[in-house]
Amino acid sequence: MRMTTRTAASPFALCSAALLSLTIACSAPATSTTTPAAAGKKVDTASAGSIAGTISFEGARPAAEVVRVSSDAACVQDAGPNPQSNAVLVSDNGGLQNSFVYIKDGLDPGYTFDIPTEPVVLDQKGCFYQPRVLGVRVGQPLEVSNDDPTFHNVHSLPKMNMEFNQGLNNRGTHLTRTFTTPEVMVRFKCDVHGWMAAWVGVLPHPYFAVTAADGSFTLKDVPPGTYTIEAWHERFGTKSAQVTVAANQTEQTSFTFSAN
Ligand SMILES: [Cu+2]
Repeated sequence: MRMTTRTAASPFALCSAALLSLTIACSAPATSTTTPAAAGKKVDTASAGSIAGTISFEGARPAAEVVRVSSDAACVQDAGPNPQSNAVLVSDNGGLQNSFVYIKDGLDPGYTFDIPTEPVVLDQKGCFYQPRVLGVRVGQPLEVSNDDPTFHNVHSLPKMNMEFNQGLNNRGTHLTRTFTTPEVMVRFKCDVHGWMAAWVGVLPHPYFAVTAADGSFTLKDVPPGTYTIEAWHERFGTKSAQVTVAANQTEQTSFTFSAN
């Protein structure tokens, strides 16, 4: 659907009325000269395509990292004193988990997307953020919960959004926040447990995914067009590629990270 007409009162009609008092300068507001003809349009899912692929890791696998959690007895209950870090997870076939993949550029700004009212949940369990990597929409609630019998403080470290730092005293407590500005990625930490980390990608559209255990991802209902796709990983940085999506087609795109 394209907006081709405007229903707002003409600025000139308003000016005619203003002539009676001769006190208002009659110039049309600058915004009226740039009608966003396509603003508010919805993606036609009947003709949309998708982008799918795999994020891989190439080369010698980084050595498994052990996290020492014994500074807090409550953290030991879940996975013992020396659980393995989930920062770098590579499958037997080289698939890289917890890579954040999203449309970085190329989406027609005329599209609008309903903001989900369902919160995205970031849990704290066993003194780890779970999941470690996630995405949320601008304006969508992010609910951070404490599932541990100990104190955590949820400390976000954004560059574009408002920082917050709030304690969650015990199991069963939670807080809810929203983000106002797109930002990939916002780091979360806990000042009590220095090993805790989460990464939240904040986007104004629904085209993002976190890679599964085998490194795979899919972005669905993408309108036909040419896009810059970026893959991000907390240790290996970012890679990007141009992808053209045709109507009703799945475009394959994959990225390979290495330790160097
Ligand atoms: Cu904590």
